This record gives sequence, structure tokens and C-alpha cells, in this order.
Amino acid sequence: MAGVVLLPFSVFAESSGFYRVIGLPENDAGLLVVRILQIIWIILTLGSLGVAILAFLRMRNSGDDLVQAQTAKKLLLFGAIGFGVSLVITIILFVAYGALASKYQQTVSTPTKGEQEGESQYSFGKPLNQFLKITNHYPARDERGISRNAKILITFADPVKPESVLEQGGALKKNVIRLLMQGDQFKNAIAAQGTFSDDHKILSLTPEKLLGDVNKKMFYSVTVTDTLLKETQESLLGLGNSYQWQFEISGVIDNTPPQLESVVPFANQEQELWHKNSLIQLTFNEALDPNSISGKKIIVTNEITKKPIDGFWAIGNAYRSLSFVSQEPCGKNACQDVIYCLPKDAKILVNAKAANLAKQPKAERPFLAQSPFDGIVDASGNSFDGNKDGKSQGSAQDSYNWTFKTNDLLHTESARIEFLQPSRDKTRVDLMAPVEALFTSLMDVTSLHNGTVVLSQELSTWLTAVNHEKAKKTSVKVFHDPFKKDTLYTPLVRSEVRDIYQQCFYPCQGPAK
Ligand SMILES: [Ca+2]
Ligand SMILES: [Ca+2]
Repeated sequence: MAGVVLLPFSVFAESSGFYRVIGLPENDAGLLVVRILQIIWIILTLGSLGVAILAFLRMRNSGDDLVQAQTAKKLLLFGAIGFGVSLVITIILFVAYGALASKYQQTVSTPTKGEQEGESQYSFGKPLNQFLKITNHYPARDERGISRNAKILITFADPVKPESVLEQGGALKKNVIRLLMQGDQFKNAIAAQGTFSDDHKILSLTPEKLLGDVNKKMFYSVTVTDTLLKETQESLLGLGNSYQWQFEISGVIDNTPPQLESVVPFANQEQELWHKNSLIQLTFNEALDPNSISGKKIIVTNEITKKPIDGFWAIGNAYRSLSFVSQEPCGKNACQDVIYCLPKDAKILVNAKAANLAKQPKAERPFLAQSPFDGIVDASGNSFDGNKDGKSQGSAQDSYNWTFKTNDLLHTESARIEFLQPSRDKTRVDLMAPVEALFTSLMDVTSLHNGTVVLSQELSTWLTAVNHEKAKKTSVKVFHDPFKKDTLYTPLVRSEVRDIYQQCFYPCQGPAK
């Protein structure tokens, strides 16, 4: 388990208009009264001081003039009264300052659980709240335009006990995870069939009937309750906690096959040699069925020895990206995690298989893959379109091959963040705009998720990453529930974030501004 690092910037959602001119957060009447009292106090104190000095001068110059001496005494009395009133205001201000300061300490900073428990923010620790126990899901929070036949995918931070979620035959236990048309009653929870990934961390749910209605937009919600158990028998979210999100079904059935957007190492650039600790990464233009990474649907081969290379696959980046590392350990990174290498000085072939189509395809589902899938399919079961002609033709025509070459070197430099939006200590931040970060290296996009990039313990977030091939860099956008106004945010990027060389993100190395 790697440490927690502070992403070096904060976001302060600020006020506007008149309140901003006088330097106050909006709609704080208490602070406005204090500010007015401060002004009165300053005028009164200076005025009283002026009157007292005047009285003193007159008294000194009055000599035997009794009238002037009398006026000077009156002035002195006014000055004394003024000081008395300003003393009273001083006491009032002291009390008001104390009350406001404690109020602002409560509302301005959002201490992490670690801080509340007296731990350092840099402490080692598991994800801190229930949002982080669910690291990914599809559809994303508030995502729109989801097809009627899409699967619902949920990735848990810890392996889950399948029997706590699914009946013997795979039927979803509707009291454990509730799928509901928005506003509908619990008794109308929608039936679904579920399957788990081999590591019991990813659940795929297929509703028994198509969601939504023809050409009609409808909202649905998913609620994960505290009755979902980890393999260790404890409640995943903790007793009394639940996690809910909603999305919009578009009214359309997805008959569009998925296509590849980018691969790492890059294809068809044989003059370039890649460090042997590079991982292999494929990014598609839409969410895939997580089953696409099990059962040798993508085969990696050493072209020199003609031997297949065994390894581990991961899926992430809103289920759009797949990453592969071999089983050959070749060192440790700065976080003391084992890293794995591809064969050195080799030519490596990657073969991403398209699934074969259903034997008797229905007219309304022309690109639906044969079940069980023998290749890559999208979250609606359409087979991979490797030749990018817009149709699925099965493994013979639509599988995608590429090669690249490795050297005998290890890449050991850690990635840094070189650009942030909003920048460090930025104020007046748009409450809805996503937070963006650009890393100095291509990243393992499956390592960027709710558990590793955390804006706040109180906001739900969802991430998408993009590889910039020419610059060899990855950027990540963190979408989130609206920021609260006048609140300081201190996002965290955990060092479990890794680059394509499996090096962990280096703590506290980011731009100062
Ligand atoms: Ca599709
Ligand atoms: Ca095709």
C-alpha cells in the first residue's frame, strides 16, 4: 500500500459582487455587521483621539481665559465619552470575532478523516470513505445518452463475496443492489442477471428487460447497500452506508461496434525501442464488457521465440482502457511494488481478437457477439470493429494486430504533474468545471480512478483519461458533484497512480502555480 500525497493545489469557491468589493463571502450578514462595527470603531477612536488632543492644546493655551478653559473641559469630556463607547465596541468586536472564527473554521476547511483522527495527511491508509470503496462504475454518475441494452458495471476496491450479491443462478439480489426507474418504489426494483470478474472486483449486471422505452429519455438509479459483503464477510461500505448514482437511458439500442482509439507502445513505429518495463495499453472509444480481459481474448507473443507471454490484464478508465503487464518480475518501483518486464530486445506482437458474431444474428442486433464471447465486445455485446469500417465481421476480419520492439533498459523516472486546472490556490473556481491534470508521462490509465485521485471526501467523482500520443503524455479530467461555495478543496493524488513504466506517481512534485 503506497502513501497518500498532497496534490499541490487548492480550490476556493469564492463570492461575487458587493460582498467581494468589501472582501466578504456572499450572504453573511454576521460578517457584514462586524465589518460596519469595525468602521464605526475606527472613526470613533480616531475622532475621540482628535478631540482629546484639541482639548489638551486649548487647555494649555487658555492661560487665564476662563471661557476657553471651559470649552476645553467640555471637549475633553466628549473625547472621554468617545473612548468609552469605542471600548464597548472593542469588547463587542472581540466576542463577535471569536464566534465568527469558530464558524469559519467549521465551514472553510474540510478536514480529511485522517486529520480528524490526528494522523498526518501523508499517512498510509486505505481509501477513506464509501465513495472510494467503489472505484469505477458504468454508466458514470449523471451520464446521459446510455443505450437501452447497456450493461451496468461496478468495480469495487476490495474483492466481494459473490453470494452476498447474486442468487445461485446469477440473479441479482434486489435488496443488496437496487436498480430502479427514478422515483419508482422499491417493490418495482428491476430484475437483472449478474456475473463477477475472476478477482471478484467487477460486477456486470444485465437487466432482464431492456431499460427505458423506445425513443424516450428516462432516468434510472442504482443503489449499492451496506448488505453487500467483502470476501472477508464485512460490509463493503460499512453498516448504515449506501452509495447511489443515476444516469439517463437514451431510448436507443446500441448497435455500434467498439473501435480502438489508441495503443501503447505505439503501433508501426519500429525504429523506436520501448523500455522493457513498459506496459501494453489499449484504449477504446466506448466502455467494454469487462469479460473482454479474461480468457485469452488478447494474446501477446514474443515474435522472436514465437512464445506467448503470460501476464495480468486490468480494465479501467470508465471501462474503455485495458492494460497488460507480464508475469516476469524485474525490480521494484519507488513505492516498493514489484514491477514486471516484457522480454528484452524483442519484437512483440499483440493480437486483440474480435468476438465472433451470433450464429443467427437478429435483424435488430446485427453485430451482437456469440455468447459466451470469444473476443472483445462493448458493454452492449457488440463485437470489436478492428478494421474500423463501422461493422463487426468477427475475428477473421476485425481482430487487430500490432508490433513494437523493446530494448534492455528500465525506465525508472517518476511521472510528475506539469499542468493543473484550476491552478494551485486558485479562487473563484467554477463550481461545476472538471478538475484537469496533465502528467509528464504516458500513464497507466487503469490506475486513475476514484480510489487514487480524490477531490474531497464529500464529493462523488468520476474520471476520464486521454493519451496524447505525440507529446507522450496523459491528461485526466475529474468530473464531480458541484463544489460547495466558499469551501477550500485540497485534492489528493495517491502514489498508486502509475505511469506506463509502472513507476508510482512521485509525491508532491507538481507545478507551484
Ligand atoms: Ca457500442
Ligand atoms: Ca469491421
